[in-house]
Formats: sequence, structure tokens, C-alpha cells
Amino acid sequence: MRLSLSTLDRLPAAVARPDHDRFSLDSGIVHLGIGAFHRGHQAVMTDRLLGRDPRWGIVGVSLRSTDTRDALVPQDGLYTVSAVDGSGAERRVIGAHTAFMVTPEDPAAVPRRLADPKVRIVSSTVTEKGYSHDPATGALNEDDPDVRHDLGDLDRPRSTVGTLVSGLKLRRAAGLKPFTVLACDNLPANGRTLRGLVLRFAELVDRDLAAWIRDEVRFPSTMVDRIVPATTDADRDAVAAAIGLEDAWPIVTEPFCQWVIEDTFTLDRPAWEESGAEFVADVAPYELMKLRLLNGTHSTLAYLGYLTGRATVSEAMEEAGLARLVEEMMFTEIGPTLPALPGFDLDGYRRSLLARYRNPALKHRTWQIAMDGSQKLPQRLLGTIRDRLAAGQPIDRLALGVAAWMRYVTGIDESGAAIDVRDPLAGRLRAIADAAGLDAARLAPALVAVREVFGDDLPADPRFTTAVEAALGRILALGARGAIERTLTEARS
Ligand code: CS2
Repeated sequence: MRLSLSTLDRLPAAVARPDHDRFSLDSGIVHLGIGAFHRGHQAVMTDRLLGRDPRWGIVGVSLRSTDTRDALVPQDGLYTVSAVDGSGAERRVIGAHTAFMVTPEDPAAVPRRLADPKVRIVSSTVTEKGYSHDPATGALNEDDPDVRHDLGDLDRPRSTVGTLVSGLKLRRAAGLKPFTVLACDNLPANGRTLRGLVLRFAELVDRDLAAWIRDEVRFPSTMVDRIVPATTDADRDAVAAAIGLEDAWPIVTEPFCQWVIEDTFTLDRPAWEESGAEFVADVAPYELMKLRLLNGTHSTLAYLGYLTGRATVSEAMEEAGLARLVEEMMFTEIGPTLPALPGFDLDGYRRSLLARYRNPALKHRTWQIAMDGSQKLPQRLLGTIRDRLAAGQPIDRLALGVAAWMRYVTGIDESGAAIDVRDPLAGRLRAIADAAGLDAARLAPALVAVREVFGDDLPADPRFTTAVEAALGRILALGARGAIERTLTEARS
């Protein structure tokens, strides 16, 4: 028997369930990208409010695949969120979604939905690569095939940016006020970055529309944080056993959940503060702290963990040298680059990150986090490196993180087995690696020359190129484990 509205009352008492009537919900939010992160984060925080304020049901849009819609429609949109740690699991059935749409099935339908007057917020979790931007500069990639398509056929958009502009165009034509655009991905200044992309795209199609967007639409930046690994079949089995019903796509996550949002909305907004979100005037210091301390060390753990044969983050943390390396990276190298946040317990935050990584109940694959490194490195490691170089400080541990990415994208691991490298630039990175061979003096400069990742400045800075080449040389000569140990003994603070 499957989870659905008609089986909800069979759930064990310990499983929390929606306290709202799904049929009384309005759809005030359209969300682009209904992957695990959205379903374990924003949807949960919204679900908690719907009993009191039913205006904020979520229309979930998949820009590409039908999987989520196919899994959730037979369940009336319901799914289980298990928050797990060493002491057990807390489960809750979420029913925040009122409808599901899949862009390729009817590309004109999504912008039309965005032009529904009841829709006041359009949010997004489309991953870093979903913004069709140049990761090093944040500028719109006008050669992106989806962007090119959308510039020619804006009524049937495929890209995130094209979809937003198409929806805004329809609202303007209908004399409606625009919605708020709420970016929820791990990009630096995510709202400001998305605003820049939307404005650039709009200028290319219609200058008046661009001016209207510039004047009327708010793009609050947000800092989002919850570790939500991809769901596995073992998760499905465990959830089914616990709730007594089949659930085709449950979410398994950690108890921790944080959302910091700039309180600047075009129209109204849900009272997300009642489910624990923090509204602030400027999210930048929170975002920088999270991207650098969490995501920067997460990626480092992913590459070095994968190379040392560790399949998950908690297993990577059992690699004693690696755990020490990321701890030192947080305290010694990243910490001094962060702006002060008065009243914020930075030490407690760093310690809690290390504890979260050790969560033994989460099976967060190093391979999953290693994905799309070309899109992630700039905001996770390279910004910190730039700040340290500008302050004349050493970057030994951070350089090892970058070098581990370089070793990873060669596509062959230390035992000679193939690595399934997933990255929009995977083909190019592999070709570079094949041409250079496993020779740090050739491979490091060839990869550092990838401008989309390293920009124009870092390839020209010998302090950077030397440090990365030395770190890669260590990995190639000593293996990842040996390179970690050597870095621990020799790194300067
Ligand atoms: C991870 C993030 O997959 C990744 O790249 O670093 O998704 C991470 O789990 C979240 O940002 C935590 O908030």
C-alpha cells in the first residue's frame, strides 16, 4: 500500500503529518527544481505554516525530468522526510505541493503559471549549473544552448533565466505586479547574481521589459543549509518499514536546517520565520561563511575522501588526517577571510559542521558532492584563496583541495579504476588531463588555464600556480593520503 491522502490515517502516530487540508491550499509559490534539497528544506519549512496560512502551496516545476512528478503524483504529492542522526530518526510527511509541472511536456505552460496573479514568489534550486552563467564571473553565458534557444523562442523557455523572464513578460503584459524571485542555491550573492543574469537576458530581448524588471522585481539573497543526500533504495526500504507504507521518493536528511533570507520581497511572503528561518537586511556575511566553511570543506572532503577510497562524508571523516586537515582549513585558512558577524558564535558553528559531517546515519556520497566541481570551486575555495593571497597569507591546505579536484577530474583513481566524473566541463577537463598525463608540471597549469573556473587573475598569480602545482605533485607522488599527511606537517598558517 502506498502513501497518499487516502492512506494518511494509517501512518503510525510517531510520524508527523500535514495539519492542513491539501484541497484548501492556494499556490502562492512556483518552485523551479524540485530535487531532494528543495523537498527537504524549503518545502518542509513551508509545510509547517500551511495550516495557518494556506496561501503558500507550492507548484513544483522540473525543468527536465519527469521522475519526481511520476513518483509523487500517485502519492497526491505527499512524501516522507526523515531527519536522522546517531540517536534515531524523526519522520514527517510533507504535503506542501499543490501541483507538478515538467517543462519539456508543455514549455509554454510554466510561464503562464508564473503569470497567475496568485503566484507571488518564484523560487529556485536548480544547482549551480542551472543558472547558465560563467562560474568565475557570474555573467550570463550567452552561448549556452538553452539560453540561445530561449532568446529565440521566449514563449517556450528551457532555461531557468529564460523561464523567469518569460513569466515576468507575461505579467507585465497583463498589467500584474511581478513576483519575487527567490534564489536558493549555493551561489555567492545568489539573489544579486540571479538578478544580473535575468536583467542581462531581458536586455537582450526587450529593453523596456528589462527596465521594468530592474525597477519592480526584488531578488532577495538567501543562505540555505541542510545536508540532503540523494535518496537510495536502502532509504526507501527503511522509510517503508518505519511508516508501514510505500513511498516512492522519501527524503533522508539531517536534523539541522537553516535558512537566512533578505527581507525584501516584491509582494507579500510566508511567515517563514515561524518555521525557523531568519530574516536579515544583508545575507552576504552568512552566505560567505556557509559557502566557504561548509561547502569549501565539503568539496575538499569529497575529492580527498574519494581519492582515499572513502565512499561517504562520515567515512571520509574517519580518515584522521583528512578530518584534521579540514578542521585546520576552517580555523586557520578560511576563518580569517570571513567578515565579522556580531553575536555569532563562529567557533560553535565550525565545531557543529565537523559534528554534522560525522553524522553516521547519513550516507552522503563523496562522489555526489564531487559532481560539477567546475561550477562549485570558484565560490567554495577560490574566493577564499583570492582573499588570502590579497592579504599575503599562505594557502597550503586550500591548494590541496584544488589539487585534489585536479586529480579527480583526470577520471582515473589511484588504483587505476575509472572515475565517473560528472561535470558540464567533464569532456574538456578529461581531454586536458589526457594530453598532460599524470605530471603536475603539465597538468596543473593546463587546468588552471580553464578560465571559466579560475578567471584571468589566478592563472597569472605565481603564488597560486606554484602552490597548486606543488600540492598536485604531492598527490601524484605520495597518493592522496600521503599528501594529506605531508600537508599537515608542512602547512604554514
Ligand atoms: C554539497 C551541498 O552536494 C554538495 O555540493 O556540498 O549540497 C551541501 O550538502 C549543502 O549545501 C548543505 O547545506
